[in-house]
Amino acid sequence: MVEGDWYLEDEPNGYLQGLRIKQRLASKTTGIQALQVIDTDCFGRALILDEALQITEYDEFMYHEMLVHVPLMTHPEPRHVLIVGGGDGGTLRRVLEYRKAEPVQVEIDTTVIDACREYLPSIAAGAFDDPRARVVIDDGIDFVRQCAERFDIVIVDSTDPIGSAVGLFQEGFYRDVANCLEDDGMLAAQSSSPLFMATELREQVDHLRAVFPLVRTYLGLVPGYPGTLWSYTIGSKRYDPLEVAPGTIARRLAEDGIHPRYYGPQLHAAAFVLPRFIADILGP
Ligand code: AG3
Repeated sequence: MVEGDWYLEDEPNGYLQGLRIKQRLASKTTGIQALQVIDTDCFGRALILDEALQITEYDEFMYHEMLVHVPLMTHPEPRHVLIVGGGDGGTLRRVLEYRKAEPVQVEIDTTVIDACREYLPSIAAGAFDDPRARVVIDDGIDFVRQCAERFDIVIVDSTDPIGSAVGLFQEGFYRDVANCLEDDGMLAAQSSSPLFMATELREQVDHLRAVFPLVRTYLGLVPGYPGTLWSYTIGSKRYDPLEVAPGTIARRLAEDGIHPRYYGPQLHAAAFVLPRFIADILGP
């Protein structure tokens, strides 16, 4: 049988995923959530919040590149980018790869940033020390409601749509986001597992459709997340991610010296090709 110390994540549908733990590095209750950092054989170090694996060293590029590059390549000149959540810094790091980007990050839990800087520094790779990055510790929901700034892109890098993060998946929040976006702005958000969280995905997309004229869901693989297949959704006021030419993406990657390991000029459009069952979840 299975021996040793394991991190086990179970889903309501009876799916159980396990990572063998080499070392438990941190375990604390932050006042907002329960935080753990573990070192594993298969994925390197990993951050867990409220019993849900958030990110690992080995597969973080698969998630962060798709969350960031797809919207930032869809916008012709992304400059003002707001990141909601993303305390590990992996999203911030990818936004900073765009030379003209001036990111603002709003993270509710300073303990997450501190723990990731201490135990998972390879994920942010110095992003928090970049003079172009502005980090605010606040609830993203309050921040966008009160925000007087205008952004080209808002990226929501949140936990699952349960508990305190639920508000980040609802129509009211998306309306507030739309209000702090430029007239050609867009939002990109992680949108759960299409296999295991189909209802949540559909509800999120419905809420986005109530606010944005163009809503497109795309897919990527993140082996550390339950079911591996993961979805992201863009709500856009003007630009359509499907209208970006591969040549434009290749040129812009070269100009800014960005070398993604998952995302690429061909993969951009391919990520929007949905298996039939996911197209059915989303409806017309
Ligand atoms: N954001 C998405 C985490 C989803 C994990 N869900 C789960 N394990 N059930 C992670 C933040 C990375 N910057």
